Amino acid sequence: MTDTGLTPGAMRALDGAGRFAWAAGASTAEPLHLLWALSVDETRASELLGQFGISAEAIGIGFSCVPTIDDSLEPPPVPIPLSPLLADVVREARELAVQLGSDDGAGTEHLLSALAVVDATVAEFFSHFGLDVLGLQDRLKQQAGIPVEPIVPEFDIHWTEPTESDLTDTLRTLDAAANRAREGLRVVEDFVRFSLDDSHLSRLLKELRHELTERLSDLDRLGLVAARDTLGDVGTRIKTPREQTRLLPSDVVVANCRRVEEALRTLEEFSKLLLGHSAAGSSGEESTNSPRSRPRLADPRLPAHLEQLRYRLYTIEKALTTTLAARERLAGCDLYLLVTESLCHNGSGPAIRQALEAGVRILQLREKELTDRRLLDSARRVRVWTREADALFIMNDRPDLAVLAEADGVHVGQDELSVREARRIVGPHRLVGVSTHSIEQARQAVLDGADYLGVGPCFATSTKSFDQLAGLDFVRQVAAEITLPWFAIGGISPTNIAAVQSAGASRVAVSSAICSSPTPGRAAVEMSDLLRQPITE
Ligand code: TZP
Repeated sequence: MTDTGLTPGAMRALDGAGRFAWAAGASTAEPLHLLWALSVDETRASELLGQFGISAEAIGIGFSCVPTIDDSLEPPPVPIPLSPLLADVVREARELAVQLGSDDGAGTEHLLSALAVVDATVAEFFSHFGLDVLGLQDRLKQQAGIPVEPIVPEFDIHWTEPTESDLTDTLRTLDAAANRAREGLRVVEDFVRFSLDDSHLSRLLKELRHELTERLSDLDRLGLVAARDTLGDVGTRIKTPREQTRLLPSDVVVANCRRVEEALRTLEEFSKLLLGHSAAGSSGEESTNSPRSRPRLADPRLPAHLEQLRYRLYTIEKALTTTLAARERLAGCDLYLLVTESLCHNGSGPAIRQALEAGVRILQLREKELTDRRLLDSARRVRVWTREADALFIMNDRPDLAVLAEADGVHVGQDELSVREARRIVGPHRLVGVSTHSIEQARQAVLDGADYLGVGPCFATSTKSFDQLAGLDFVRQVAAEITLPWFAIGGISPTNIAAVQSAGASRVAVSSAICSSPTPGRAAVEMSDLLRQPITE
């Protein structure tokens, strides 16, 4: 034991939590960071998590965030403090270790159990995988050689064995839902693959479909097809007017996402009926009154896995519908102007008005030095000009001022508010754009529900400082897989715009190329013309 009352493994896990927090840009290490750290290292905790099918990936999906699972995560330059909640987790783990008589102090398994005790969201997440706090603590007691008291119910349990007819109905329902889920997923995937050409979302859907097929193989084994009765299905003759009137491909997509989500819910609920006596099954004994032929799930976690698949689909559906809506809303917006007063020759007002006159359809006010009051005044003026020109107006960094100035949206960077936080302030109808500097950040932004991405920096620029140049390779990666509208940005000028287009960009965002020109209107026309010219390789 170290003098902290923790085992070296637990110390390493807390250190890992600090690294994850640092990589995620958090100022304190949170329980979720510890959970990731516990899941990626080979520890008693990761073994326990693995037994319940809880991987780092599942954690990322469950908490709608992508962990940077990389051994080479740089240590933070200064130690990241534990949040009050994580400090409680450590305290709880130490107490548990004492209760269980651990001579080595609190280990990773005690931290894991303490996470579920202290953090309700973690406990709820675990419960979807069939892992509950009491069960976890019983395991730890058993490992410590402490007898586990059986729970004596205060009431009599009368188990009525389902009849064969009940079981056939259950299997028939599961068969219909399984088919509906697979077919619906195919429809969505085909659209995303062949109409949208979005390889990122296509891949996520394909992974989901494959995992569903794998999970359902447990059910297929139970004789679903034997229970099928399509000829006797009253539902095949019921048609609603809505089903007959899908006009747009996006309507097909939305309807089929819903269809799959409903089917997954049916699968989840009805597969629970096959858990039945799984308690007897898990101790290896058959229930006395259960026929040998009684179908039983090989993996009792199936309902929990199906629930997770449904949550994953909700996220993909949101990304997909956001992509479709944003493509429509940003149609024609191929030149995005970021305006900063200090870059403009004759002040930002003339630059903005000339650029709008020259046909710029989307404009961002990016001022880092102004007081709030001056910034809001300026934003309100820009709102008037952009409205007259029928152009979109985006506020940099400040969702609060975006609302006050009635802007069309807000743009946030990786170090500023998250998409989720910005969205809470600006509401569902304003655009939220996010700067991305790596393909992982771009994929995450899509899943977070961003309406558009900034992709860069493409070239060195004096407008904003960066530690690293993402370059045109990053542009090529995004072009190859993301169809949410995105703007290449960073040092783009008339002399290099062709290279950016050749890398796959059809939209660009610029600041100095227009603002710093003595004739911003002409510069905007020149950039627009170049953008619309056919690309020569
Ligand atoms: N984000 C990435 S690069 C950049 C921002 C805001 C600066 C863009 O300005 P310029 O002058 O077009 O390089």
